Amino acid sequence: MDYADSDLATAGPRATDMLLPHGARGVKIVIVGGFGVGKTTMVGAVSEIPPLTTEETMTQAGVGIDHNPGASGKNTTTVAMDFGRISINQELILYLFGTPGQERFWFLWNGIFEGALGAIVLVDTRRIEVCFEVITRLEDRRVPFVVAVNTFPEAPQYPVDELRTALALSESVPMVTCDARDRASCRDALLSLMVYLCTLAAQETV
Ligand SMILES: Nc1nc2c(ncn2[C@@H]2O[C@H](COP(=O)(O)OP(=O)(O)OP(=O)(O)O)[C@@H](O)[C@H]2O)c(=O)[nH]1
Ligand SMILES: [Mg+2]
Repeated sequence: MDYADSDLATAGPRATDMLLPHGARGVKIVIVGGFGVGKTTMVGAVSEIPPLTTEETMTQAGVGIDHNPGASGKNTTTVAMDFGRISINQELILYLFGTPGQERFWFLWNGIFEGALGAIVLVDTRRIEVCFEVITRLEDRRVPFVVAVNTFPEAPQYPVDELRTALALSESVPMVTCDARDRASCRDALLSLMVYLCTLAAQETV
């Protein structure tokens, strides 16, 4: 075949196939939290592309090893990561990475945190204790984060100040509530992270 005459040889990549539109900046954001807090739900709710998920069915083989969903109706769990994308505007595109929640996959977190500009720590108020390990790992890696309380209807509700104290968070770390199933709510949580990152960046340049 004569490639010199081929459209494919001369046209280059199509704009729609390119990872980033010309002039745009991609930013890596991680959604992290314990088992079943709604990470996969959040990535799927807010992503403008069909999300990449790595869900596997939980079976009897995991009894005594994995967290059990109990009566929640959740029967799958993330075994590697979730991936989605949302364009804030023409210049800023967020690449969203959801972490696995089962502890035997936590070794993957450090790789997923690599190069992340910021993170959302998703919290279920029924299991706040998981957040300590999550927050420690983010602090060790110097990844700034906001805390988003996913408001499950059956979960107890606490005033933000009480949660802040329970999590030993400084006043500067933003805390928001969200519904991980709701696109607008997830977008708002991401925007609060973006605003926080801009504030931190401005402080560094002073
Ligand atoms: N009522 C309610 N249910 C939710 C909410 N967020 C998630 N869920 C449900 O709770 C379950 C947990 O969702 P996942 O998104 O799989 O949680 P995850 O954190 O990704 O779980 P792992 O990856 O297994 O750690 C799903 O059945 C969701 O439909 C919420 O805000 N409210
Ligand atoms: Mg998941």
